[in-house]
Amino acid sequence: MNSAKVVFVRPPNLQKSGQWKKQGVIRCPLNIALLASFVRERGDYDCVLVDFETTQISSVTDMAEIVLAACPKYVCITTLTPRFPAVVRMAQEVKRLDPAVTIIVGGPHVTGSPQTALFDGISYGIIGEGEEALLELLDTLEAGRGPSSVENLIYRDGTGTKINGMRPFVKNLDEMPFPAWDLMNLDDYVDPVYFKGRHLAIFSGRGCPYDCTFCASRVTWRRKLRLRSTENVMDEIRHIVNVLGVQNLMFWDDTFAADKKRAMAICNRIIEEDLDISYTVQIRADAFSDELIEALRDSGCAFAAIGVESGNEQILKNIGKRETKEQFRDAVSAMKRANLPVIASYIIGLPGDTHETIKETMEFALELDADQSKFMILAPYPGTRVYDIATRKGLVDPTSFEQMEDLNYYDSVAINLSEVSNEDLIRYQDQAYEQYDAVHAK
Ligand code: B12
Ligand code: SF4
Repeated sequence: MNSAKVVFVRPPNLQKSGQWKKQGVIRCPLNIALLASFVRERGDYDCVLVDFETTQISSVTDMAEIVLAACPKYVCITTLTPRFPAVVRMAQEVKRLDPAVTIIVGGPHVTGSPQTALFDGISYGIIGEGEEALLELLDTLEAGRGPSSVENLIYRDGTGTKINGMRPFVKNLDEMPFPAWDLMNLDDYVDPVYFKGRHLAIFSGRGCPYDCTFCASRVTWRRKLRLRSTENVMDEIRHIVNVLGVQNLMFWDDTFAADKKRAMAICNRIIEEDLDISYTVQIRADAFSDELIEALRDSGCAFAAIGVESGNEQILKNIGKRETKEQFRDAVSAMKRANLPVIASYIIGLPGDTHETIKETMEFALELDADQSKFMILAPYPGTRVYDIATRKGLVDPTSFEQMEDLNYYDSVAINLSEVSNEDLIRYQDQAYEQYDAVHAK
């Protein structure tokens, strides 16, 4: 019997602005590469990957035709909140052109907003960690059975949308196959700002035990931290470097040094094996030590990104950051001493932010003077605690495409939880960049 064809799709990034987009940065679609790899290794599926982020296509008919050209039985689309409207339009066009295709969606937006995931055209949604749930759904459908018992599933029965209970997370991440990089053109993934040549990404673990009110990590990973072993991470790095010939990679872990010992072990192994890679990490400022900073630098860390968020201690407490201004000062000066480049990010428009607290944030950015600073406007994503606040205030319309598209933190305010106007938030964001650029350039 022929294996069923499954096409995995990343929608286009139709975002109106954003520095990295202007700079021609394209990140790899790691999540669908992991899903494809899992279902083809553990099941009997013929997988294809279509990444519209690497194209300039914006017509839904063109997208649907490209997807259908692969003759899929199942189309699996990943989605972040601002991309969901494009996903719905694409799904409807695919169904219009070929009603026999089954469309399945998943990703952080679907997990955060499951009640409103099944727009017309979309048959199923998967909540949370996707690998095992997707495989079970495909196997169930292939066997001709009804999917009502598949955990993590969103489906319709005669009475409306049903959301099933959750399965436990995968216990041992070391047993998961590496991403299906063979299904894509690796030359597409470039970042002219930080890397020479192509780059890929890796997850050395999943989840973050912290609970910052604005962060969507808890939505999918429910604050449970699971780490891969150093050996297993090194196997994947060696595969990327030696087999795929890619020297640049990004660790997309929420916080790379959640286990400092293991972070040190990974850095030391990269040094010992002389892998000559350039990589980036996201780390909490309170996880740094001089020893870790040196190990990161010596193993090829091109920059470490830290989330500072606010220059006001009370706001830092309110957002559950559990870090102080002193800790940010210590971390940034230690990184500067060691010549490890640091990117700091800040959020403008946090709940309770006033003109004064936003100015404190801007001043703190000048004081820290990181190698690069990013100023984002708060965007409350489905499933976050700030989204719950916005819902209680009656500011959320979970089916509004316009609101979803505006939920990007670049120059739009979709939902304002601060004490200042939308116009002022955007003005402060511009000012923050101007001030920082002027001082940093000196
Ligand atoms: C890399 C990254 C990016 C990359 C690539 C993202 C991509 N998927 O294409 C880029 C730079 C493009 C990006 C952009 C944005 N990002 Co981003 N990003 C990440 C990051 C760091 C890693 C994503 C990842 O690969 N995760 C690893 C995989 C394994 O997890 P996953 O994607 O959730 O996938 C699992 C499940 O969700 C599920 N699943 C996912 N897709 C599908 C599809 C199907 C069919 C099924 C069955 C299951 C399924 O199965 C997967 C495996 O278990 C995460 C943070 C994080 N730690 O996850 C933020 C994160 C995903 N981003 C986030 C945000 C907010 C954004 C932006 C919206 C921000 C902005 N500036 O506007 C933009 C989107 C721009 C746009 N217009 O769409 C939020 C998501 C919130 C939300 N509801 O959308 C996250 C969670 C950060 C956070 N902690 O808040 N991002
Ligand atoms: S912002 Fe960082 S530390 Fe806070 S919950 Fe999200 S990933 Fe964890």
